[in-house]
Amino acid sequence: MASLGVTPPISLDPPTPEDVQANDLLIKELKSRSSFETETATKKRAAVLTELQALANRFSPHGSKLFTFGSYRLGVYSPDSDIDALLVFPKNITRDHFFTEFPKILKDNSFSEIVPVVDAFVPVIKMKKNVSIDLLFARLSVPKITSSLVLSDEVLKTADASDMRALNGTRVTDEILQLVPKPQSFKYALRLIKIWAMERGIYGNVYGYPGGVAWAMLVARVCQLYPNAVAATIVSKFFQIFSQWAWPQPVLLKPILSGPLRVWNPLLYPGDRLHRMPVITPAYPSMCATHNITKSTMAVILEELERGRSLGLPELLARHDFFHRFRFYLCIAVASKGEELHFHGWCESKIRFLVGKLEVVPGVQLARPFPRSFEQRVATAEALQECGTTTGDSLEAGEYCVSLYYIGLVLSEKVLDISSGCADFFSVCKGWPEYKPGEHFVSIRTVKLAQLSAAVYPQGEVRPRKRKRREA
Ligand code: 3AT
Ligand code: MN
Ligand code: MN
Repeated sequence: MASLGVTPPISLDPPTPEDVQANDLLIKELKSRSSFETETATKKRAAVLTELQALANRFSPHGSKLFTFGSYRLGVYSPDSDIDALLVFPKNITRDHFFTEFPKILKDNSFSEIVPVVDAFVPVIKMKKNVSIDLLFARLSVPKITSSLVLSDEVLKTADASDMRALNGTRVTDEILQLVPKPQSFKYALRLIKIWAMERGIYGNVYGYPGGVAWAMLVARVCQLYPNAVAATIVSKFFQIFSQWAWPQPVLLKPILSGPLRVWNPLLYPGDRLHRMPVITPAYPSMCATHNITKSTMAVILEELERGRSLGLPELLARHDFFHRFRFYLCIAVASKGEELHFHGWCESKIRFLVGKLEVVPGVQLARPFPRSFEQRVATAEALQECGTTTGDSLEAGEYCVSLYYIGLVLSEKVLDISSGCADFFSVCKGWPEYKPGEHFVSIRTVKLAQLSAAVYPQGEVRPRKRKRREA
């Protein structure tokens, strides 16, 4: 078999008996962490996809084709994963028509919690039937679509920019799968790396860490370099290779193809030169999946990769100590009236912007964002309290949803001024198109280690004691 990737493999060695043994332990560990779904649940996923395809064909007289992407397509989904799917239609089905009419059909067929999100960068219908489903739409300027449709580079020429974005997820995952020599080793290794990244608090594109697609490409690259290795070997080589990588040298699964569309090219685009740990998607037009990584998140990722080199399985997957290791934290509180969390999503996506501002303040050595939030539903007074204020911008009375986000700080000076970075963050948050001063609120306050809310510690985790000296 011809080798895959931009260099020849490092080793073609088949697994040793020890490798096989290590691999059995890896699979056992995945099982004990409920990484795999039951066969019954997996059948339900397949059934709902079959149903969606049938509904789409009834909806579109000239055909349609359903594709999947995300963890389901990669074969690394867990019981709580959603299904990411894409429906491709011929030219007579417009986006508006789909987003107004198809939800009605879904409703008539007992899909629930149907939420069309039309104004997003990639419009999506969110819904549920046994599992959560994210359904994208793409239209090709062809008269008919059959089940033999392949989303080739040729097909892209018949799509507009918005359709291209919708097609991208499927094209990228399909290519990744074609570019790994042994899909089974890839899937097991990726499951383990995803658990590791989540446990260590370094998973999440919005926060400036690699997301699912980037971790998948990193694992895929190691698979190319060790084509005959079992998953356990891939995992151990993963840490060796990426802790030593000559960043910002890009991680590529195949040579970057050029064409009329803009592709990642640091020689041509100064913006692309800023990418610190570039991981490039294989499907044309190639993009950097890790453009969100900042100086701080890179430092944290490298520390974790280094840590991973020397550890065996249970220790490798030990939970992070984020809420134990810093003397100072920034707590960002986002409050909004009612049930809607759109404002929270907007502010969450600005956190890495705040991190970027903090990183350039003299005296700040590290600003490490924690890649998830803590949510609460409370009344006005309590919401304000959560935001660390009593006055607020005179919030209206009612039920509020409050999300708390944390950034851990390593400081080389005691007193420092982060007010301008915070002010810039507030103004981008308040730039949300539907921002209403009486209903939305954002605040930032510093919190000392010993004063962190109990909510950040899982039950049974020993809380840090006051006065004990820590890092920073
Ligand atoms: P899960 O097993 O579902 O947790 P996943 O890798 O499938 O892991 P997601 O379902 O969140 O993760 O995302 C699947 C893909 O959808 C990844 C990315 O290409 C795309 N995607 C996710 N969130 C967004 C977003 N907010 N905007 C645009 N694309 C997104
Ligand atoms: Mn998913
Ligand atoms: Mn999804």
